[in-house]
Amino acid sequence: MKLLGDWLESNSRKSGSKIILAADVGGPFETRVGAAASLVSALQERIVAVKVNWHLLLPHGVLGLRELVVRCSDAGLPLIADMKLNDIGATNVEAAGTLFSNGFDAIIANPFVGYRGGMEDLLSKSREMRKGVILLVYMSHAGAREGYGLKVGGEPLYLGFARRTRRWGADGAVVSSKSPSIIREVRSILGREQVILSPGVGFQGGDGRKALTAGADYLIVGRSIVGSRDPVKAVDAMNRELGNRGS
Ligand code: BMP
Repeated sequence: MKLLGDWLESNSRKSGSKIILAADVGGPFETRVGAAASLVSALQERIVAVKVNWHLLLPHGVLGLRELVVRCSDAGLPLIADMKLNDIGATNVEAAGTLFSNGFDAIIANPFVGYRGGMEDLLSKSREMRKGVILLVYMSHAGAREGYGLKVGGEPLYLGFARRTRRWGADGAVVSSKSPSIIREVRSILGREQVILSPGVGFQGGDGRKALTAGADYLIVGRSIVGSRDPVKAVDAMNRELGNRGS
């Protein structure tokens, strides 16, 4: 199994894309997994990875997502579980172990929980299974500044989270595309092999090109693709706009 950063890079080189599909499929529960799997089939050569969230995980659970897991694996796309995991080590390990042993390749977690007895266990479990951990460093909603931007000891929490991402050896960070200056600060702290995944593009008002220029490596995009009448066209247009592949 490839390390997450290398895997994303190699997919990006092949596809010319920087887009991670947030497969946030709504509608009747029974149709969601099939719709997400079809979306992956249609977009597989135009994206670098797939992220799933509560839209699928809550109604279907890990075992109910088998069709999607197989589709991603066949397409060579890493499947990221957006758990924003935030618990004691034992519970984190249980959640990650369940996801990782059922075809998920990476997990998103919240560094707020701290290292000892929290993230340490998750990070060792992930290393042991050669899976990825991405830490939330700065979120894309307006209220993010009340938490991730809170000043502690004279500096915003996100800077401490970026340093921890580096020190703890996580695979990367989530940083809002709506805050290019924060992306720049985080980029200057992270190691070269650590990736920045940037959500909030399009629907939430973020500018993907600015985020990439500031140092984001990949853009997480959901509704602008999932809610589009023609997801293939939508992704092609985005890739073109970002100066990448545009068939
Ligand atoms: P959309 O492109 O539809 O706004 O979706 C963004 C996706 O990224 C959603 O799954 C959301 O939960 C997630 N996300 C986000 O929007 N902002 C963050 O700061 C962190 C996220 O994981």
